[in-house]
Amino acid sequence: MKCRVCRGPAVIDIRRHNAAFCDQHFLHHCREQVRRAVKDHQMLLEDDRVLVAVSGGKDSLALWDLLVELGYDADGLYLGLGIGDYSDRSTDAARAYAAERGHKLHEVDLAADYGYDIPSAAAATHRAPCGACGLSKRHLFNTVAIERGYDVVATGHNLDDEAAVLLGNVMRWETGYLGRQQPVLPDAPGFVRKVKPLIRLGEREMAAYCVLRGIDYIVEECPMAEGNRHLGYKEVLNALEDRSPGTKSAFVFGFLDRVHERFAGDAGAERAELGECSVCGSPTTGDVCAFCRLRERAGGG
Ligand code: Q46
Ligand code: ZN
Ligand code: ZN
Repeated sequence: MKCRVCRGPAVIDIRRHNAAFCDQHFLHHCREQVRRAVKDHQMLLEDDRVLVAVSGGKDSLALWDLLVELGYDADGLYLGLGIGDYSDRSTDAARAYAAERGHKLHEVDLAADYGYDIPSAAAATHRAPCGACGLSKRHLFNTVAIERGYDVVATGHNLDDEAAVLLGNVMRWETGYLGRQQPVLPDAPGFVRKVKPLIRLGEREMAAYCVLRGIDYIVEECPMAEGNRHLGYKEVLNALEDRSPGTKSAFVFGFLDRVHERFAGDAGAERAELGECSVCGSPTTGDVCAFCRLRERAGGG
C-alpha cells in the first residue's frame, strides 16, 4: 500500500476515496477536508472566535486540533455530565489535551453549577438519558458561547454521525429535524451559529488522526449510549459501506445538495414563534424553556 501523493509507505487507506496515505499526507488530507467543509458550507470567518464542544473523545479533540492547525482562534468547552467514571476519565482527557498544548478550556459542571446530572435527569424524566443529555448540551453550549463572547460553536459530528442521524430522521420522516440537519445552523436572536467541520471525515479517520498527532483521547463509549438507536443505524450503514464504499458520503451529501431544501420550511416554522424563557431568558416556544423545565424536574431548579 503506497501513499497516493508521495508513493511512500501508507499508514491508512480510505476506500471511499480510493486512496491510501503516508502519515504526513494523511494529516494533510484531514486538514484539507476540514478546510473544504468550512469553505463549501461557509462555516467560519477568518476572525471568528470559535468555541469547540469538547467531550474528551477522538472527534472533538481532533476537531479542536484541526481548527487550531488551520489558524482559527478556537477554545474548548467541556461539560461535566456526571456519568460516573466515564465522565471522570473524559474530564482528564480534555484537561490533559488543553494543558499539553496550552489551549484554553472552559468547564461547566452540571452537578456543581446546575444542581443535577444526566443520570438524575434520566431518572426524573423516565426517558432515555440521551434526550436529557442532548438538551442540556444544546442549551449550555449556546448559552456559554453567548455569555463569553464566541461567534460560533463547533461540534465534532463526523460523517458517520451525520449519516446515522440522517438515516434515523428518514426512517421516521422527521421533517422538522431533516430541515435542520445541516452542517451549518445560522445564528438567530438568542442563538449563535453552529457548525460541524468534520462532516467530510469518517470515524476511522478521526481515530487515526488522533494517534498520529499524539492526542490521548478517551476510547470507551458513554455507558448510557446502550440502546441508543443511532448505534444500530451505524451498524447498518457500516455494512452497506463495506459492500460499496462511498455509500455514506453519497447519502449525506446527496441529501444536502439535492433534498435538504425541500424540508427547510419545516424547520423555519419552529424558529419563528419564539419568546423568552421566564427563568433564564433563552429563546423558547413556551413560558419556561425545556432546559429550565428539565432542571426543575431533575432537582436542580
Ligand atoms: S454522552 Fe449523553 Fe452521548 Fe452519553 S448520555 Fe447519550 S448523549 S451517549 S453523545
Ligand atoms: Zn505521502
Ligand atoms: Zn430557561
